[in-house]
Amino acid sequence: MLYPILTDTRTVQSLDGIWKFLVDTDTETIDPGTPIPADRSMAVPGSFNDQGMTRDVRMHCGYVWYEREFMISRALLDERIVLRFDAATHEADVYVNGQFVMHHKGGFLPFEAEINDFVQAGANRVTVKLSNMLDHTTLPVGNYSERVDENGKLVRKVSENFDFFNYAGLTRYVRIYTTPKTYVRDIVLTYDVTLDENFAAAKTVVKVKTDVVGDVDAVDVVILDEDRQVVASGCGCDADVEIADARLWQPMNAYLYTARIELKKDGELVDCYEEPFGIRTVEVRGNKFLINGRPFYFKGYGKHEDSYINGRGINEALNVCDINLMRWMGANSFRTSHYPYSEEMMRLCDREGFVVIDEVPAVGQFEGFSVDSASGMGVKSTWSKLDTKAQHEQDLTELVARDKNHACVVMWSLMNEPDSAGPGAREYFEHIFAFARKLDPQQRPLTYVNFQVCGIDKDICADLSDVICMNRYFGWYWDTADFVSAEKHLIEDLEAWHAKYPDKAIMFCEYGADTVAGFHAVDDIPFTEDYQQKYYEINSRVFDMFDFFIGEQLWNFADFETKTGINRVQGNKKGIFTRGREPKAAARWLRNRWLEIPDFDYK
Ligand code: BDP
Repeated sequence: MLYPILTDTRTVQSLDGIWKFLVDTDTETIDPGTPIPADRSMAVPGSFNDQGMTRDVRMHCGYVWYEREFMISRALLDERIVLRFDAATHEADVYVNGQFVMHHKGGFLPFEAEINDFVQAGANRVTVKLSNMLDHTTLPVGNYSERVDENGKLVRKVSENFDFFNYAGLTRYVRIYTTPKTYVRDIVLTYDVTLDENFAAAKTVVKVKTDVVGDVDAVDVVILDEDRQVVASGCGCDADVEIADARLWQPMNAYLYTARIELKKDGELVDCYEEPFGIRTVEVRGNKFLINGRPFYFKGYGKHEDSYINGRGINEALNVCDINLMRWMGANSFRTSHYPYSEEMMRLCDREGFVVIDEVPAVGQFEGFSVDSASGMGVKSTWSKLDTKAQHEQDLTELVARDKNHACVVMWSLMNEPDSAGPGAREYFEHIFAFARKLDPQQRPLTYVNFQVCGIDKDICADLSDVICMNRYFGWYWDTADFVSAEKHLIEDLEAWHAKYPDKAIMFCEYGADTVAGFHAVDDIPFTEDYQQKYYEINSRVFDMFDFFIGEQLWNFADFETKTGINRVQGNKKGIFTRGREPKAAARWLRNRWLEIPDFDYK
């Protein structure tokens, strides 16, 4: 799916701002055929929870309604008019002028529909009925229950099977864009790059596949460099375009070309679209992860889209700030834990050269997941209880369709901490891996992130991953406050995985310790900044022992909001930065370490 942009032939209009908002209490029927009886205001984009402040909104479980008016200029009526939501968390029904237009399930990926048949010049009304409910068919997975209270009122409840607050709402941009009736529906970019002995591009052929709707005489493909100079051109829906002396997109040293597609009819320009792209190769060879032919070492984080007030709402200033903090620390990568991030973030990473492991919202696929007693958790019958396959397929399809052309994306993460040990796991994983393999035109590596509970003696799926990604909490949930045992067990764990999978690269996608900024102690006392720093010192020392260990992505970049519970102190405090982005002591220690570790050839 193409990102909406303004071009010679296209317009974009924002529907962001203040919308009318209504919490559906399930006590009366709301009819989108007439303006809804909204009693509040809500900013879009943004999660509604923290904007609402009080419990009736913040903790509401069920349906909410959004509505606003928008204008359509008469000049647009002959164009194709598309209404696009970048994300609606988690399930939406959209109405225009009271008529049903589209439905979408899955809270982190874009969806759109042509609305020509529903709009008129002048004032129009868009209404969204949104559900924030999660259950055993959704991703993320929630445990849904309902009861009727003493007043006869339906009370819904979702107990999250994951460790982040279930922020919801119209969390990303809402736009109307237009294209001509004949238009570019999609562009798929792949490249054949031959590298020379210095790992520079000796020969580069960019394959541009253009999906055109309508009748055209010509499809012209023009490749522009960063100065908008034409460096190559071709034609047709399947154009092979050779770029002489192509500059590669490198981690932390990005270079972006632009593919400009022009559709022509009778010599006239009918539609055009511009897709920025970087040229780089990705390959897993034995236990090395090669980017542009050289062994790359991942330094970075698992993150969240999480901020004060906005919740999971897009916050572009924060994205820029985070990129700058990551760069300051000498990091080069992160994982979009635990769901696809905004398209703006992906474009920013393309621009800034950050390397991204792109994750679908497949989190919570573990029966009885708990952050309270990780070491006591047993493997259960997850796969006979959950019914997530259809949503998983849909999310994978939509994610790859959205992010396939991004240079920053080097690997797809298909699941976070799933039950990879219990009955039915193998079947489910084989299906999901086979499904995902068929989707990506660039054939990027695939992985899932192994849960410590499904360790080396239990996991039955790791061979399916191109890189073994693991979350490990030795010294936190395991061997708490006992760094001697933690270090020993960590070494044993990595040795055991390597013995079983000698040809696979292994990296950590999470390791961390909750830390309340400002707490200090001389002894190893959990929650202090000193403890967190020592935790990282010990983990890092072990990582450096092993050649097959190709990356450290810690948990978490910053403190973030979670569901309430006695194991969370106003959220998860494993951040290296606070939620307000102030560094904890470990940030400086890690900074010194990471600035010394090169992006390439560390191992
Ligand atoms: C893992 C999860 C992550 C949690 C983290 C933690 O992947 O979402 O926030 O551990 O416990 O289980 O902090």
